[in-house]
Amino acid sequence: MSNTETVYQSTDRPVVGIIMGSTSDWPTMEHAANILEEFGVPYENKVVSAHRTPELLVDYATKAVERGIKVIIAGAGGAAHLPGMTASMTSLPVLGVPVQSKALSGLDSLLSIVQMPGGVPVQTLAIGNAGAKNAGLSAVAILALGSDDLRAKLDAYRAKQTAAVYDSQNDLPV
Ligand code: RP5
Repeated sequence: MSNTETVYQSTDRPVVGIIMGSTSDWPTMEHAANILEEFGVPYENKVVSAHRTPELLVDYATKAVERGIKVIIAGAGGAAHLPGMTASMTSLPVLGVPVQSKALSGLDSLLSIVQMPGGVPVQTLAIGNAGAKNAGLSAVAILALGSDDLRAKLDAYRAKQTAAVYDSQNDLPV
């Protein structure tokens, strides 16, 4: 059993940290939380703003490892510096979710998150709800590297999704 599996199975302590720049990001980020809930992965949700609470961001990013966090999902919109600044202060995997902004429909968020300089990676997902959902699934996939139980759940999830597409063929007119 790996360290990840030990943490995953034996404690309610969060192993995934979902952080976002504002409570207004929650309707997007809850799609990541829903996936972690479905897979039984302990997680936490926190508002940590790169611009409005920079000291909280430093505290969160620098203490994440010692708190037992294994993966960070960071969502932000507009001038979305939260994922990149988080990645600058931790070697944990940081999954960046571009929240769909009102002014530029999330293109600003996407470009702010994806264009990291070489050496400080952020794994950037799609804009909006699909990106948040896939961030949750990516976090599960990372944790599944050390958990056969989680791997089996992920494989079952994917098989069910595939079966649903085949079943949906019957919904179309002949
Ligand atoms: C960003 O600014 C947040 O991530 C949010 O997407 C955006 C707008 O924040 P609010 O003005 O709604 O708090 O920092």
